[in-house]
Amino acid sequence: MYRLVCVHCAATYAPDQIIYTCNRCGHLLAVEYDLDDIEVFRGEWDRRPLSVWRYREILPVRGEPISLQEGGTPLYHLKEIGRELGLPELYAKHEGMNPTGSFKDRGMTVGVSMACQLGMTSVACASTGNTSASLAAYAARGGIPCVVLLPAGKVALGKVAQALMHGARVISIRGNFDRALEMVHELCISHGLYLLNSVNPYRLEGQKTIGFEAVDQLGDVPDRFVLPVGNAGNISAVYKGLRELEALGLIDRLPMMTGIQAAGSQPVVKAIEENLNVLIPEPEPETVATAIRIGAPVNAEKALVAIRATGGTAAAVTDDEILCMQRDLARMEGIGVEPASAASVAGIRKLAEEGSIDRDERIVCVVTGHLLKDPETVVRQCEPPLEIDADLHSLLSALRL
Ligand code: AN7
Repeated sequence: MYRLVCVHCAATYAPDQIIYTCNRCGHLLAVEYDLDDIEVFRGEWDRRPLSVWRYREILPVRGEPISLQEGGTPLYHLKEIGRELGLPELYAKHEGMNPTGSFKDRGMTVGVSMACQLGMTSVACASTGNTSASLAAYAARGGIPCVVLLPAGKVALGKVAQALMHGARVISIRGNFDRALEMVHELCISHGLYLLNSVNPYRLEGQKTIGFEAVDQLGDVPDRFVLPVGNAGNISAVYKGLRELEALGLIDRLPMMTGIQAAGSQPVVKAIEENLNVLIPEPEPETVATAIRIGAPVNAEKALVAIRATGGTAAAVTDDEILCMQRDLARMEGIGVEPASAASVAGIRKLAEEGSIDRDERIVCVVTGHLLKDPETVVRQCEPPLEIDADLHSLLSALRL
């Protein structure tokens, strides 16, 4: 059994109510389970493949989910970067290895399954790119129409390509993501589409499984969990999930939740540094990491709790630091991620160099999306291929052999 509960005033709502914010106070809702009633046999989870659905007892979907085999992503030991930083226990969970190339698939398998379970006949989202790519694919899988709103000119090419090819109705607005989210929210309320941004409490349930998998892969709770922060949905979701594992008696401590933002878009970092409870939105967010070009993170209230309650922190990284780490992950470790994803590891590099983390910590950085999502940013950074005549002599001279 589960219900929806306001994260602010604790008002409760029936699980089949189509509602995204509390009627009483306007804050977000979260799914609350009767954990005492849930019989989770640890051994049974261990026998199932590593995937979102390994943990189905603490997910809201009943019956067969709409799935493309999401989750079960690799946890890589970052040996070389770890050596450079003096962090022998540094890991990256590569969420770019999901079906559409980002962690959003964990949310959308649950979110679109819930749309169908609740009898909704169309779905919608605003997106900096990955949410739209993922929703488009899962809507196609579920056979329901999908509308996505994008900030015009600010979405990486691969993501737009995915949304278009999977058959979403793709609308670009002359405005930023924050405005697109306000608009799609109004559209969903007025026209009965099911909203699948991270204000949707069911979608975030899928994303909490990143934390479950990391604990299972390490065989222990990491000391620190590091995520890039845009809307702050993912960091909130991972924290919520780990709290549930704790309540079930499956883990006995929580990692220090650590959020990394881009310097041009860092309202959560400022709220942590200045000890604010209410976020001051960034009206003109700007960063090369377009996925996290978000000025008014809707889940900030939950993220601030996650960071503070675990003794975590938040830090900002510049575009240069992000791109440098994108290259280092690609060349030193063989791990290809998009810029926003490199932000988490760039943040750890910065915190380590400042001396603000313990070198013995076991650290899991979530790298959230695949390199191929944003080929244009890659091409801008790298030398183009050398074009030569089609003969061996030209090849040898090009290679200086
Ligand atoms: C690669 O697609 O918001 O802090 O609309 O694509 O949970 O928002 C994407 C976010 C990190 C931030 N990394 O996660 C969208 C969108 C990547 C992302 C984030 C996003 P949240």
